[in-house]
This record gives sequence, C-alpha cells and structure tokens, in this order.
Amino acid sequence: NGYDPELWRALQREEFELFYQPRIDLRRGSICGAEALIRWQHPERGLQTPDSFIPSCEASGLIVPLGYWIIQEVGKTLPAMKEAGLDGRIGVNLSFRQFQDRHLAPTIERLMQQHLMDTRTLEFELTETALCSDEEHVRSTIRQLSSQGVEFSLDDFGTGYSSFSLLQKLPITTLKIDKSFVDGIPGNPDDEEIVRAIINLAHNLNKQVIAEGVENRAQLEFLIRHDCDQVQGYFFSRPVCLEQFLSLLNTNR
Ligand code: G
Ligand code: G
Ligand code: MN
Ligand code: NA
Repeated sequence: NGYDPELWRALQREEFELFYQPRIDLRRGSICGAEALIRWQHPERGLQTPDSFIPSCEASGLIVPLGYWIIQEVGKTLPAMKEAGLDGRIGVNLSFRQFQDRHLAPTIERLMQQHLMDTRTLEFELTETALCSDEEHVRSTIRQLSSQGVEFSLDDFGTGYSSFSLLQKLPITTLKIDKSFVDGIPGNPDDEEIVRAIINLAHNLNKQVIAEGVENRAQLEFLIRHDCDQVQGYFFSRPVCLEQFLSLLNTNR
C-alpha cells in the first residue's frame, strides 16, 4: 500500500494516542474545549511528537486512515469528557491530504453516527494550505459537514496564503492567531498591530478568535485587553493525556 511499514503497523497496533490541549474562554475564565494532538507511543523510542511522523503520513496518504482513527478515538472519548463537564468543542486537525479522499464527508458522517457523536462537540482545524488546493471539492466538503453542525476553524491564521474572500465563502467560525504573532506581544509593535487586526477582523466578520501559544501573563493581559475570546498555550496547560485532561475538566467545574 505504499505506506511506511512501521507507521502502518503502529496504526494496526493502536500505538497512537491523542493528547488534548485545553482552550480557555477569557470571559468565563474556564476550559471551553481542547485541541486534539496526536502522539506516537513508540515501543522502544517512547513518545513521538507529530513533527516526526505526520509529514511522512501526509506524503504516503496514511494520514487518511489515521485521520479516521483520530475522529473515531475522539468519538469514543467524548462521553467521558462530557461526564467530566466538557462545555465546548474538541478541535481536530485536518490536513490538505485528507481532502483528497473523495469520501471524506460521508466517512466522517458515518463515524459520527456510529459513535453517536453530537456534531456540536466537534470542530475541524484547517490550515490555509488545505483551502488553497482543489478549491471547489474542498469547499463542498466543508459545506456538507457544516450543514451537519460541525464547525471549522482556520489554524495558524496569518501565516499562509488565504485570501479574505475564503473567509467570506466558507463557513469558518473561528480564527486561530498563529503563535509566531503571539510570541511578540506585548512589545513588538508590528505583532501587536497584527494581533489586534486579526481580533477585529474576526469580530467584524462575526467569528470567534483564539490566540495560540500563550506562554505568559503579559501576553494573556494584552489579549484580554484587546477582547480576544479564547487562548491556548503552555501558560495554562501543555497538551496532556486523556486522563489528565479529564481531571482538568473536573477541577474546572
Ligand atoms: O502536537 P504538536 O504539539 O507538536 O503538533 C505539531 C503539528 O502536528 C500541529 O501543528 C498539527 O498541524 C500537526 N498535528 C497534530 N496532531 C494532528 C492530527 O491529529 N492530525 C493532523 N492532520 N495533524 C496533526
Ligand atoms: O495545529 P497547530 O499547528 O496549531 O499545533 C499547535 C502546536 O503548538 C502543537 O505542536 C502544540 O504542542 C504547540 N503548542 C501549543 N501551545 C504552545 C505554547 O504555549 N508554546 C509552544 N512553544 N508550543 C505550543
Ligand atoms: Mn491546530
Ligand atoms: Na497553529
């Protein structure tokens, strides 16, 4: 099948694991969801981060079956998260390569039905690259899923090539400000201006905005002052395993 044999075996043996990084709602001051981030629990080499295997999965196409495994895994764990008090969505990254599978929308719909997933608990994070390829097919897939209640966010916003017209044409509900801009606030006048501009753009288009990679209190205060909706970053929590995420949810109530 052309897949890297080691990664294919890892998928068969269920060596992948999802970690969750909480998202914090700045008005309520509490957890309002999370981003699912994959890890590979390698039997000898230990925990591997996605940078070491996602590019290969994208190149070989293994990201397609792996992507379905990820959605299924979120579906299986949603009841426990709700039990622990989850109020919000779980963001799942979708790479451009996954849209090349013509069955993406119906397969996601089938998985959601199988696991009785409330579509209002799922959000897909897209990058600007995903949206620039094969536009019409990508757009119709997004619209189909969106009509089922799934939401879409635009990840790494500001670093890619997306045009403002995409924001208008697609049912994107949330913009995620890339960490590279958040790194410079407060202090770097250009980054401060870019962050403010993205927050205003999002709000003027009736979208939510999340700042990524928030690592300290000064960044947080700048974001609160400029009316950002949500934050994600090491200042609150690193991506953690399911068990830890559930206990964060429990202490959050
Ligand atoms: O988890 P990290 O902390 O290292 O993630 C690095 C990158 O790997 C993220 O920017 C994201 O684009 C990608 N990534 C992480 N998890 C997933 C996943 O479940 N699916 C896809 N397609 N990409 C992911
Ligand atoms: O999907 P995306 O490209 O946005 O992936 C987010 C990446 O950023 C993951 O690799 C995640 O582990 C990482 N990350 C999340 N919060 C922080 C942070 O506060 N600091 C740093 N350095 N990385 C972060
Ligand atoms: Mn992401
Ligand atoms: Na990002």
